[in-house]
Amino acid sequence: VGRTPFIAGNWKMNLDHLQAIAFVQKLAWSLADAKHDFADAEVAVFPPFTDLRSVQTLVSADDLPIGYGAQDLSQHDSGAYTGEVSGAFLAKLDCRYVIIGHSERRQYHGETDQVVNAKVVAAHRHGLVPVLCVGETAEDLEQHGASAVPVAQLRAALEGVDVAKGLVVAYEPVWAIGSGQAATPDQAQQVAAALRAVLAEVAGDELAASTRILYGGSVKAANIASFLREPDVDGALVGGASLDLDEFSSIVRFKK
Ligand code: G2H
Repeated sequence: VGRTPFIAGNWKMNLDHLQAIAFVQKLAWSLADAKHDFADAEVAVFPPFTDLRSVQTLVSADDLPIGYGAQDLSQHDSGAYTGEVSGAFLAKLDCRYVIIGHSERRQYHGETDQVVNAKVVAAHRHGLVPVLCVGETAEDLEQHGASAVPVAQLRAALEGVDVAKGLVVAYEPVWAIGSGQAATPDQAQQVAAALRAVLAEVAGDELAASTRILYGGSVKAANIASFLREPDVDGALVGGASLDLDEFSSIVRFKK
């Protein structure tokens, strides 16, 4: 269907701006040395807000083939929202992507499906592509199976959204995040297929077929190929392993 695999590194609250530029420069060198073909896998990093300006400066000065984006944004565009960062500011930093609805935002910052939906709409207002995270907790898995909660979260997040404005979906089972216990490729495939069916319902077959669905949760160099072999899994959102240059570079250069 022509979906370029996408490897996204979610740094979470790690690496200051000097570490960020060193990491991105070394990653670019490592991929150049390995003659990485970006048609085989697109790569992007998601640093903390405070690193984005440095990453933008480096990427634009050296014309590096590495994308970047923020880990969150405000649902508002400007105003009295202390501590928030708007999509307008991210667009000025030339971010292409923004992660929305990561389970850590839902869990620790009270983000509801409604807030996640408003953030997707806000990202689109500023030309940003949401990397929309959905996933079930261990309890959800036990009570409802793997697909029910991610499917409901996706539907809610896409309420009134024009998917043609750009979307990446990341399926991240909460129990697999940072736990070292990844989902099986088969489970990731089953949920990814269910999510693609929702996309088809909401946005039509063509957009469903061209939208990338990532798996996230304890992805590493040793398991990436097994996920990418699944027909509906188009890449990975990588947390812990995205902070280790050699490991992340190997993930990007996965061989099926
Ligand atoms: C899931 C993932 C990155 P990790 O949060 O979004 O983290 O790879 O450390 O499980």
